[in-house]
Amino acid sequence: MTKKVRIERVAEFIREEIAKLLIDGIKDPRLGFVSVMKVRMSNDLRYADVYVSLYGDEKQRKSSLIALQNSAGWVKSMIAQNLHMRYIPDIRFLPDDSLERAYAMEEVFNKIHQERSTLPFLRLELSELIEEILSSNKIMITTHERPDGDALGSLIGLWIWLEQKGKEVIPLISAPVPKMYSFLPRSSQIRHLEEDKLPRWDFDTVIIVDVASTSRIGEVNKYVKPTHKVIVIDHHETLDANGLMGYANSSYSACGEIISEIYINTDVPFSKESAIALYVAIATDTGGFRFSNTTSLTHQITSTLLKTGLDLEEINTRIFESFTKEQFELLRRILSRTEFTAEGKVSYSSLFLKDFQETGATLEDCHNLTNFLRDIENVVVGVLFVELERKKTKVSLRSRKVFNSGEFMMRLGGGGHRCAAGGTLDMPIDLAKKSILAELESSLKTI
Ligand SMILES: [Mn+2]
Repeated sequence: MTKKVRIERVAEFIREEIAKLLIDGIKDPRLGFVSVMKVRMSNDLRYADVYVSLYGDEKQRKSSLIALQNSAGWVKSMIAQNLHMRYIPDIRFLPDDSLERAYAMEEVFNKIHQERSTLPFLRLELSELIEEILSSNKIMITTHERPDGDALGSLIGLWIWLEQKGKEVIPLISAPVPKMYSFLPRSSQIRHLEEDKLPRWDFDTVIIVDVASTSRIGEVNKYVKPTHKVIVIDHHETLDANGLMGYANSSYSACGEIISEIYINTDVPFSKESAIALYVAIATDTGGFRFSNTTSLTHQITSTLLKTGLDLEEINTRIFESFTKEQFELLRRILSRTEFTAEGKVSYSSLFLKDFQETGATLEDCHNLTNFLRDIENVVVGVLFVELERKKTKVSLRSRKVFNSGEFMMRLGGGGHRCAAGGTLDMPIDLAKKSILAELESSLKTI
């Protein structure tokens, strides 16, 4: 059978199957009267564009098309039962009238996007997650903005696993990899949206690691289309009803732990490269295995990673014992300005706009410097005030477990975890300092 004949046969088969399903299969009340006109297959047989005639007025036709688009996944699974092919093509319904098609499609896709965004999060089991990923072929992987060690380590770890499984992978983030993580294997190959010339990427699936929403991936979100399958892998507690599906389990200390589980459950051995990436993911999210999220499983997985012979000392030096010159200059200023209040339970310091101008440091360089304020004897809360603009101040808190920083900052419009939180106040730094310290003093009276 020539390739052309084969493509035509598959198209004809799909047309017949969908015509049958349209009669009594799709139960969506929005589906009006439609008929399948033709099916056009992509040359690699991965996609089937199904052209349908829609009847009724404009509103009815649109709602029929939305119903069809939303049923595409189900239609694909029904066809899969009778079509004996290695890959079942993705189904795309298109209106047969070419008039203003581009415009109409965009509107329909937007509508589908909106409808999906209010559906509950669909939780998968780990085995279902793996199956779901393996059924995709061209995959874009991404993570949240301002990625940390877990975000980047998980992304790289997953990338290597996907390659082992023969998948085509596009690792894409919104901004360049932060300097401190440039030592990670493959970090220079991660694509970002600030590159001069971006290619036209072609993928069918998007996997997001270390965050469970498309709104936190920055500009990369623009590349996620309603036709893409979106899969999430995350370990945070909060899950939005955003219609996404994936594996979310907050019993894991790091997303890197979940990625490691994927290797272990599919018998893919860790290479030194993947082990370094995943070790960095786990070590950074557990604060070097010190935070309370560290479990026995964390250590078991890490033990497996260490068997690849990675250089523990070198990596730990990079992630825990390295300052950029700019960070050091900021720290020097923070420490020299530190003061105490609330009987020594609160330590605080400030950074001003001129500090950033003089040192060439950026806001990113402040990352975790507040820890030094909390680490002093008797201190319960360390606070760093950073002047962002004349009337805008960033406040970051690091606390001991007895004080809930997240709750405290939430009352002031910020947020975070129990021991690390922050927020931005629309007031000059002096005023922000006064009001936060007064609040803290009264909150700490009982502690
Ligand atoms: Mn994480």
